Amino acid sequence: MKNVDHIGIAVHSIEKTLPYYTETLGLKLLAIEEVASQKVRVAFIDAGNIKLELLEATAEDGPVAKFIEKRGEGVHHIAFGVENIRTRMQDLKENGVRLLQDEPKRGAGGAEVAFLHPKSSYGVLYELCEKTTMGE
Ligand code: CMX
Repeated sequence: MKNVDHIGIAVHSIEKTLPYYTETLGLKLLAIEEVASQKVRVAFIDAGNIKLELLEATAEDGPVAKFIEKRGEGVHHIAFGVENIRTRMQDLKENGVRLLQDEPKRGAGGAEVAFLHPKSSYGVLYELCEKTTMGE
């Protein structure tokens, strides 16, 4: 893994949450976009060496809506920046890690993303994320 690219944080409402990050904490909003493939709207916030990704559900049957229903708002996933995502996915599979999809999907900022099941990552939902240019 190259670095931690961002931390995903599930929220009920980006609109309601943003002032906490931008005014109270004084961080900079980089972009807001909808990621249809994941049924979320996301806001990227510059937190220095990494980004925070606020995640708001756009559909009740999406992963973020389900997460909030079960666990409430809070840290949802950690995303590793990687090169050659397909090779990384293959390596992980060969090492017994359960991936949530066979092929990378198009994620926020045009990145290619793939998720590792929290059950094979000791309770943490990890994302692999290639080529995100958000905030650069
Ligand atoms: N972090 C840690 N554990 C999690 C979790 C999370 N974010 N989400 C679910 N879990 C746990 C559940 O609590 C459950 O544990 P228990 O069995 O001990 O209760 C277990 O994982 C399985 O959960 P589940 O209810 O069977 O499955 P879900 O329907 O909740 O799906 C998951 C969970 C991870 C498979 C699903 O959320 C998924 O496919 N995620 C990948 C895609 C995604 O999260 N997209 C949103 C972000 C998009 C973006 O960044 O752009």
